[in-house]
Amino acid sequence: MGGKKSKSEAPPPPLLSNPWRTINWGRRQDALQYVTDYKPQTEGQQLRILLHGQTGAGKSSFINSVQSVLLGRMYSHALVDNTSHDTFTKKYTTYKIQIGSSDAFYPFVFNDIMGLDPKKGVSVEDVKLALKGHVKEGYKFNPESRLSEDDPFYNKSPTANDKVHVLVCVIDANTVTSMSDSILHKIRDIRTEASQLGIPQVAIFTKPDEVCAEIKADIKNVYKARSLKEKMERFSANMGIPMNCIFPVKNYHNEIDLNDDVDSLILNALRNIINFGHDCINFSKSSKR
Ligand SMILES: Nc1nc2c(ncn2[C@@H]2O[C@H](COP(=O)(O)OP(=O)(O)OP(=O)(O)O)[C@@H](O)[C@H]2O)c(=O)[nH]1
Ligand SMILES: [Mg+2]
Repeated sequence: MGGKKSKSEAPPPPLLSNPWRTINWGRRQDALQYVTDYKPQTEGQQLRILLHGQTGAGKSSFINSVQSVLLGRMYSHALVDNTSHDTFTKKYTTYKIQIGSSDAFYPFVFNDIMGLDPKKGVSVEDVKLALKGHVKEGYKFNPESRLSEDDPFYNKSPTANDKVHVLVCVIDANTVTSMSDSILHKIRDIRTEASQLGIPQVAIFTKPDEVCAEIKADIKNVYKARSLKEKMERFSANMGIPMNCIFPVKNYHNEIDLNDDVDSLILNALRNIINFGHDCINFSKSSKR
């Protein structure tokens, strides 16, 4: 007791010697091609991706980051809050991404939703309605009451395109271990509903650059950093989301130029989200969800 620490007690090095997941860092173009080539089986079908998670987790930043990678330049359509701690996104908004300078759009769309907050956030019931396609564009979330069936923003007969095909839970990697029970309960509740509706779920871990100095110095360390892996494993065990459905993503938040490695992580997550959504559309068609 109180003596010098023996060698065996020294903390393990922050980085594993080998990455626990392989990313083709140098092949950003392949991943981009995969996403740009994606087409749903049915003409006119849209893949709807719903982002939810705690206020300030980086939901809007993720949408902006995806738009930036696909456009090849920095873009900030889904406004991001840098000033207040209040939830910033309040309306149900669909973000479409234009293909280059054409009039056409990618066949996948994102829905940004008000943050889950213990008191002021979106109600879990409203997220469940969004999953089923009952929430109309522009609906202003009210934490005090859920969207009622007689509200003009209630969509009584949602089409296949209005329904959600992938649910993405956005998690701030820094605060994941201190998330309140009430938020965890809400996330679990939404996840259960999505499972019952046959909607696949993915989690993205944002702000990995703030988790440890090694990732901040080189984003390619993201799958070597012990601390991030542990956080992801704990969340996976806690929520029942398998590790192969959890992706770390460094969003563009204060950069001026795009970076190939940051792009690679974003594209890797997006590619998986699209694949899960594609399976959901096909499952829905066969089961008439
Ligand atoms: N360092 C770092 N900061 C990030 C990252 N992603 C988002 N941020 C910052 O986190 C803050 C919150 O991001 P938002 O995208 O507004 O979060 P949100 O989930 O949309 O928040 P609400 O709309 O309030 O629910 C902003 O200041 C972003 O610049 C990231 O990967 N790394
Ligand atoms: Mg937002």
